[in-house]
Amino acid sequence: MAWSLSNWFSVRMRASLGDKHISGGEALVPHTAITDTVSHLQRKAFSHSRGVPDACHITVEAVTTAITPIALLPIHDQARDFSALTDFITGHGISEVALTAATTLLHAPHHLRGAALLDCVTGERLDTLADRGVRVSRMSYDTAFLAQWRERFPQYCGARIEEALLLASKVTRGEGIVGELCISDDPEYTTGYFASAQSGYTRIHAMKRLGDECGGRVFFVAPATDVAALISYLQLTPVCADKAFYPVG
Ligand code: WAQ
Ligand code: MG
Repeated sequence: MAWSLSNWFSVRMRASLGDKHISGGEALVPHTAITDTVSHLQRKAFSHSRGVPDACHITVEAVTTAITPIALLPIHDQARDFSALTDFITGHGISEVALTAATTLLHAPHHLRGAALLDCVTGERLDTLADRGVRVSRMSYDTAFLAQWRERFPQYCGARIEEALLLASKVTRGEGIVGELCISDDPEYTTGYFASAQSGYTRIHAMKRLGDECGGRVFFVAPATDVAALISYLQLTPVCADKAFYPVG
């Protein structure tokens, strides 16, 4: 397809200090918003509680494929601790071995910049991206829908939850994904979540100790999944959230 200024652009940021990951971010925006998005992501990179980066890479790429509309996952805000959720998570076809492999990875001192793909039965790592992991990108909110959403659910406003909910809503639609487990890598933020197409977005309180810099994301994948196709969907397929699974506004 010919390049044109009416196309949308993927903007991605990665900031690091030596080999330590500091901050990342991604957006899918019309060309008129590129400048604002770049400065927003640059501000994000240089104001992170994990430290001041010594390198910040920002990539801007035209997106020429059609954008798929998606619905946001429903949120379950049960204020439950992770230890009470083992049965709930294994109820998704995720073995205890795979869950233990995930929590070990998520609590490791040196964490990934992206997400690890784990076999939901064996717990084996399926991507070969090492420290990089799979970085999900090319996702956005429809502007009018986001305004409605913020008015209807003020308790879920703010960049952090909006970004996490959008990412989880894209990821859980991936062919072969049975669930996602996430811990923020911000030392002061201890709320994480488990997400799946089947059960929605379940917030989990006290995923880690306050002050701990560990964190990351694990995507549990069904056996016999086409991993290359899944990674391509996660990194490259553009999506736009324009509705929720329940009435908004
Ligand atoms: N693709 C894949 N993995 C990512 C991405 C991405 N686009 N963005 C972040 N990660 C991984 C990476 O390993 C980060 O270190 C880790 O996730 C955590 O990222 O309901 O703040 O941006 O209150 O710190 C969830 C709870 C907050 C929100 C998640 O993640 C709520 C959060 P962070
Ligand atoms: Mg973070």
